[in-house]
Amino acid sequence: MTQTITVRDITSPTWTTSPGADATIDCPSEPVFTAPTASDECSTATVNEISDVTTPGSCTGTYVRTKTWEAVDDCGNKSSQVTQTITVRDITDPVITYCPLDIVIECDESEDPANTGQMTATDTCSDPVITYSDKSTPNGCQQIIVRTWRAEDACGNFVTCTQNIIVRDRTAPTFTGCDGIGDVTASDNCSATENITLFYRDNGTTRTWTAIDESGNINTCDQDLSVQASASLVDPVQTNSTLKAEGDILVKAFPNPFEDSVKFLIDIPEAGEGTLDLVNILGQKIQSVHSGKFVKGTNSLEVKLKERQTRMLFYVLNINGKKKSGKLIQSE
Ligand SMILES: [Ca+2]
Ligand SMILES: [Ca+2]
Ligand SMILES: [Ca+2]
Repeated sequence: MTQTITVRDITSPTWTTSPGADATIDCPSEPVFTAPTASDECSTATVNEISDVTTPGSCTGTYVRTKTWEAVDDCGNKSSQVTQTITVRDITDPVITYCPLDIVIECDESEDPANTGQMTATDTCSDPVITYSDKSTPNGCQQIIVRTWRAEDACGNFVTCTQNIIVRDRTAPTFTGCDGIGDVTASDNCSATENITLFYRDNGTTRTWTAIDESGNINTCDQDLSVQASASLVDPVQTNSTLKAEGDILVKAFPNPFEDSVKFLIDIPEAGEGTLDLVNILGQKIQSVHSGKFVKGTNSLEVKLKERQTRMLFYVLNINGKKKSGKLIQSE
C-alpha cells in the first residue's frame, strides 16, 4: 500500500525589495536603475528584466526610460510586474563662451558679425542656437547699435549678452576737380552728396573749397585761379543744397537731432565779435554757446545742454550786425 503525497508549488514569488524610486534627473546625467529583489517559499526566485523602453522627450537631450521586472520561481510561477521610470530633462541655460566686445566701426564698415564679432555658447544637452537682434538709434550717419545676443538650447532655456556697436564717421569728404578749372565736387564715405556742405571763399588767386560731412568732418582744398586766366571760371552751381555764396555766414549744427550736446561750425567771411545762444520757442535764452571773438573762416564750437529740453529750440547767431538762426531738435 502506498501513499503518494504530491508537494507542489503553485505560489508565485513575492517581492522583498522594491525597484528604485521613480526619479527626474537633469541631462547630461544618465539614469541609474535599481532592480528589485524577490523570494519564494519553495525554490529560488529569479528576477528578470523584461523590458527597457526609452521614449524621446519633447526636445533634444530629454527622454523617459522605464524598466520593468518580474520574478519567476523554479516552477514557472511569475510575480506581478514592477517598474522604475527615470525622466531626463534639460532646465539648464547654455553657457556663454564668448560675448563679442563693444566695438567702434566706421559707418561704411559692415555691421555683420563676421566683422564685429560672433557669440559662442555651449550646452550640456543640445547644440544651442545663436541669434541676435539689433536696436539702433541713428544720429545722422552715426549710430549706436545695441546688439542683444541670445543662445537658446533645444528646450527653450536661453542666455543673453549685450554688445554695443558704435558706428562713427571719422573720415572727411574728398574733392574732385580741385586741380582743374570750374566747380569742385565733394563726396563722402557716409554722407550722401546732397548732405555735404560745400562752399568756397576766394583770396586773390586762390579759391579755398570747404566740404563738411554730416558728422562735422572738414576737408579743404585750394584751387589755383591764376592758371585759369585764359579759361572762364563758371559761377558755382547749386549742386549741393547748402552751397553758400561768398560773403554769406554759414552755420552748421550737427548732429541734429542731438542727444545732449551739439556742435556748431560757423564759417564767416570776416573776423568779428558776436554771440551764439540757444533760445526756446518763446524766444527766451536758455544757454549761451559763445560770446566774444569769431575768427575769419571756420569756427568750431560745442555746447552741452544743462537740462533736457522737451520742446523745440533754436540757435541764434549775432555777428557783425548779421543774424542767423535755425531749429534744433533734442532726441528722445
Ligand atoms: Ca513558488
Ligand atoms: Ca540646457
Ligand atoms: Ca565722412
